[in-house]
Amino acid sequence: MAKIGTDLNSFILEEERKYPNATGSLSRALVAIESATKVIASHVRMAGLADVLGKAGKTNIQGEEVQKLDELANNIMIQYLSQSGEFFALASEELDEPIYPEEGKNGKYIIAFDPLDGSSNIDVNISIGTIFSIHKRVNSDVSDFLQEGCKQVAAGYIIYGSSTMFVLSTGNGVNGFTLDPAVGMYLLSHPNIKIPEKGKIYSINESNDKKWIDKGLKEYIESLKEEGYTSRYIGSMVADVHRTLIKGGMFAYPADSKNKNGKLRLLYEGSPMAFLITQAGGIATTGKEDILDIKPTDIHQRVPVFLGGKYEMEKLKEFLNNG
Ligand code: AFP
Repeated sequence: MAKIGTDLNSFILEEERKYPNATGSLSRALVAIESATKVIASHVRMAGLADVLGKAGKTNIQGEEVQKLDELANNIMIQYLSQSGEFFALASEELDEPIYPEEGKNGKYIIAFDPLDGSSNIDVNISIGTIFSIHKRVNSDVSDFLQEGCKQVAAGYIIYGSSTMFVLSTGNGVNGFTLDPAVGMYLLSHPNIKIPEKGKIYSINESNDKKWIDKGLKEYIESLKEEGYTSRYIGSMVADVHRTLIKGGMFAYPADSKNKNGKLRLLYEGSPMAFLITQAGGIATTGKEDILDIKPTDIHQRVPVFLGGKYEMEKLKEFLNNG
């Protein structure tokens, strides 16, 4: 087990040594994400002083207003991921279609990412983040993005909160690395993260409860309240999931009469978070099936998301089955 304070680069190389046939490609790919997110973190930290707050004056394929920092973060990710030469294709929340960087012609991987999740919270200084999901290149076309979540080779997020933390899984558990701005390195601060079996917090946008489609969901939330659970909802998935991973409980964005398949995107929100929560001993479901078993049909498709500790998710299944 890596020691507290181990820097992310050394940790990645240590992980690589566990695979005698490893070529170093995945390590270089992860280091590119590490570098890109350090640059994004510096812009986020200075956001109030630099002219990066507010809207960019355009709408993305989700129909959302693009924030200036969204666009900046997207460009930084594309630059560093392309330069690495490890990614044959990139898909982003801010790009209608995937792009195929010249440098990645021989790349072994593809990546889907949300460059800045929770961007409607940027101007009010609330935690935001970057989320990514890496799969192997198979057919060398867009169908490579339509692989199940259980086939991810790595997934993670970077939360730009009271500190900046890189939370990563390559399929051997989940580890958290805090950015030390003084040395410019992500250092291991949260080794082998395990989500508590049972928590005390539920996290869901209750203002939508009259529109929820799942029968039994309202009763489920009421039963958690009766058990003394408290409510926390930030509106940035990265921040709400990070708290759930560390403290336990549950987070959800269910389907409702407005968002028939929920609001969150499968490839670069639902699937990578499901991979991390499952690697940490939790459960991630649509309410009907495991999110990691879904075979995507569209790169921007949405999915209902329920994730959390074993107790909360087993209890949810009971309520939704009896709803
Ligand atoms: P933005 O990136 O547009 O802020 O959306 C954030 C998000 O995709 C996810 O991070 C939140 O969990 C969810 O939307 C919040 O949605 P509501 O504002 O409808 O609760």
